[in-house]
Amino acid sequence: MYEKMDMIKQAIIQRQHDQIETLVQEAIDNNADPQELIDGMIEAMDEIGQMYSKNEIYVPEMMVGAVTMKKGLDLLNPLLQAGEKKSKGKIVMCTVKGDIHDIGKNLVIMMLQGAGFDVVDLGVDLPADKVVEEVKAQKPNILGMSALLTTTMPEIQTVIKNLEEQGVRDQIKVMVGGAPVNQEWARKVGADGYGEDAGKAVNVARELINA
Ligand code: B1M
Repeated sequence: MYEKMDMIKQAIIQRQHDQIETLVQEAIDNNADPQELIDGMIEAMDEIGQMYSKNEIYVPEMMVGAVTMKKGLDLLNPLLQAGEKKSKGKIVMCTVKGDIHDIGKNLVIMMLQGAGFDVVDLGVDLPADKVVEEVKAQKPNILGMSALLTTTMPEIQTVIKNLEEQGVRDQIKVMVGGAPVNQEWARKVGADGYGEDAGKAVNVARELINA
């Protein structure tokens, strides 16, 4: 384990956005395992979520925590982009309408790209009709949708229904994820795959298109 992992976690928990880059760069320079750093940073974000649930912090603080995490992840991103150059397939990713959480989605994208997938990031708060429009235009092998709020989970189902109505559902595989989503729910709404975390999402994507 990287000896200063706890300092990195504390920098996120304490929202020290001006410190995180120095700490992560130091870890990189000391050949710390990027995956271990990411796992520790996710644990720190979970801690922030718990602090928010207990009213110990509020939305602005949660936001600064997210900015701090993003700065750290941006430094690790190039390390995850390994030697895979030939595309394993095209994936269009978004966070659904009403939802602006993007750290998890961005992490999934980083890992997919590192595994050799060509990923188009549609961003956050994507209305269903826009998602379908992009699927028609981009013709991906997989559509990946992320939802972090229980209130935005149904949007995933709306997109899947729209894909069916527009006659394009059978042309792509649909992969879903996000903290409130689970395998059973994913199956119920008609998704082809569910990724519990970014690493598993890569395996699911590979299985979905035999990549
Ligand atoms: Co929000 N937020 N937030 N938030 N936020 C949560 C999700 C919450 C659980 C916090 C809490 O109450 N404890 C709660 C949701 C409750 C619920 O619905 N059950 C919540 C709430 C309530 C809200 C607001 C409504 C608060 C308010 O305004 N009153 C508001 C909503 C805004 C909106 O979207 N409309 C809001 C706002 C925000 C910020 C903007 C401040 C910020 C987001 C900044 C950003 O993303 N750029 C924020 C944050 C940071 C969080 C927490 C603390 C952290 C989320 C995160 O980044 N986690 C979060 C609490 C928590 O999750 N513990 C919380 C780390 C990330 C790596 O994990 O996103 O789960 P995750 O992604 C994982 C997996 O889920 C999976 O792989 C990822 C990597 O392993 N995965 C996929 C994700 N997408 C996938 C897609 C796949 C496959 C796997 O395939 C396509």
